[in-house]
Amino acid sequence: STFRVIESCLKQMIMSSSKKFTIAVEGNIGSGKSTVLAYLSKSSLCDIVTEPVDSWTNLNGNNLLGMLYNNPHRWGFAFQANAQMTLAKLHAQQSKAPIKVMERSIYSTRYCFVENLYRNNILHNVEYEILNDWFQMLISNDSCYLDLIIYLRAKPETCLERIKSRNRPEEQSITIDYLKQLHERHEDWLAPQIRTSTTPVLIVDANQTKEHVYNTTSTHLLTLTTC
Ligand code: TTP
Repeated sequence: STFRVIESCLKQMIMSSSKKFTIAVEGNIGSGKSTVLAYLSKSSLCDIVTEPVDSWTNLNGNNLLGMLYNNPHRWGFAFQANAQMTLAKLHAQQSKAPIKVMERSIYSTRYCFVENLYRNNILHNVEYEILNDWFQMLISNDSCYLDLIIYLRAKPETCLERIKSRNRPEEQSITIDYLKQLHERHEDWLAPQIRTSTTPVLIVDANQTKEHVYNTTSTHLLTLTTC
């Protein structure tokens, strides 16, 4: 089963005590990353690093996330440059616990969001080149290394329902088409057979009811990390 992957990775980590282990939880907007992280935070073996959405909605008093959704052509580059940098800083943050669990990573800013804005001609190819150059520079640092990606794979329709029910003001304009595109970017990057990622990927079916998915995932992971 897919959990064997994480099991063997964790065993490896525990056996070589000096090695810290870094996991990124990835998946479409609304796939349930924050909820899974909230559950994992119960394990004393995990240090949780949440995504800095709050800093994106209040950057020196500016709501950069809202600006992005209102005018992606104007703010796409600035938003992505900032997202990339904030995530690179979180990669560099040392964890005290043996397992560091991150919500997203610098890789999804590049392979999902930047890629998608570029393919929709929202980012100019000069902007795309600049972001890519910075990305390559940032990931050349060892701190951006990931041992495992947990991919919460959910249908775009499921994600849209969850986005509507949480009702984040900036995300009112998110459409099913946008979520389908982002789903494809995640699939290109992480799905078996076609994946471009070289990091091991644990795929979790995140289509079931929220509670069921999160309980199942976290129970598996908590059992593994506390045994
Ligand atoms: P997500 O990173 O998908 O976080 P979430 O809170 O929606 O996740 P979940 O529901 O699974 O817990 O997105 C947060 C917001 O930031 C969302 O509106 C998309 C936006 N975003 C970008 O536009 N570009 C980026 O590079 C990233 C990382 C996020």
